[in-house]
Amino acid sequence: MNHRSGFVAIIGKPNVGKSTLINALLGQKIAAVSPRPQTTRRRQLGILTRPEAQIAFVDTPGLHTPRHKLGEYFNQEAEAALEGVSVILFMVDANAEPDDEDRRIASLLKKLPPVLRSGGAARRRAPDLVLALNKIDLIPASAWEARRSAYQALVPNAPLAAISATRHDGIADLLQMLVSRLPVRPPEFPEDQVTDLYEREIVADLIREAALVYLREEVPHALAVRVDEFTERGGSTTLTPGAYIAATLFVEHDSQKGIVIGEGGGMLKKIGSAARKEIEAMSGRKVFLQLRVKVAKDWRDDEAALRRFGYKIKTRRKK
Ligand SMILES: Nc1nc2c(ncn2[C@@H]2O[C@H](COP(=O)(O)OP(=O)(O)OP(=O)(O)O)[C@@H](O)[C@H]2O)c(=O)[nH]1
Ligand SMILES: [Mg+2]
Repeated sequence: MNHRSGFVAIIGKPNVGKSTLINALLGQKIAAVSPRPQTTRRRQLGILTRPEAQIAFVDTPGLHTPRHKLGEYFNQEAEAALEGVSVILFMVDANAEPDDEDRRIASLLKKLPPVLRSGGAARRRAPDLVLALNKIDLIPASAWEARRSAYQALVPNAPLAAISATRHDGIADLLQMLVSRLPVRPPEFPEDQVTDLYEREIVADLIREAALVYLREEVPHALAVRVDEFTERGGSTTLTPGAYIAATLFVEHDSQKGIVIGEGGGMLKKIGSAARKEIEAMSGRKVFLQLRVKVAKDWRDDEAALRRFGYKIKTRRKK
């Protein structure tokens, strides 16, 4: 049997739809998605198992020019995700013209193969590059040809897939393009494994996603979520069975704390109720969710705080 398996890293600017595509491909939500850039903060696998192939998609934080240590961490995570992959799927938002960030990523990707081949991995084939133009549902037909050539010009030799991750358009063709580029190999992961994150890490992301959806510009990126308690309860006659989850939302300043809590606690309630629904859908059981808000001053520039919030940041070597 010619079973294929391998890793496909999805790389692109923030907000182009990388996590949406992974959820669409897996047919279930494992990755947080929001209208705000920088929703994804760490590498995450989405593992798709079919009879003929297993693809481990590597979701990555959108590559961008960093302004904080947290931003540097995103980029580290995204670049580290390229190691050992068979295919790099470069995703762009086809509804917008290519900009400097797209060009920067394209030139980084074109330079990659020799980098990946060095460092003792000489046996490994350089990854194939595939270009995915996402959000085609938003482009007027008259703009399509010009847009397509503008993006193709960034990576002239890469085969191109036109997709809409939200509408599932073009997804089957894309999948075929990816599978055909994987090595013939048995599956690497158990067939029922869909991701490599712990459930509580996904829960933290889903809570942050709910907050990103409701909060305005200033707060979202200043937000971190930590799950403090995650216990199964019930099953007895007195309690409904389900999971009890307590989590803390950290912000950088007192003013942001007020915004997240909202008048009479209204905002936190809205966030909690949206998050609870997502977590219940993801985990298939009833969830009791308790949220609180705390200030951790300027945590995005504080390496110790980043580590406390679960970002496994590398210490930079002194020159
Ligand atoms: N109209 C339309 N919207 C889309 C499509 N794909 C994704 N979106 C929307 O684009 C926004 C960003 O999607 P994400 O999947 O969070 O994007 P991302 O690339 O993972 O973003 P980061 O994690 O911040 O790097 C969300 O509001 C999605 O609903 C699409 O095909 N069409
Ligand atoms: Mg994402």
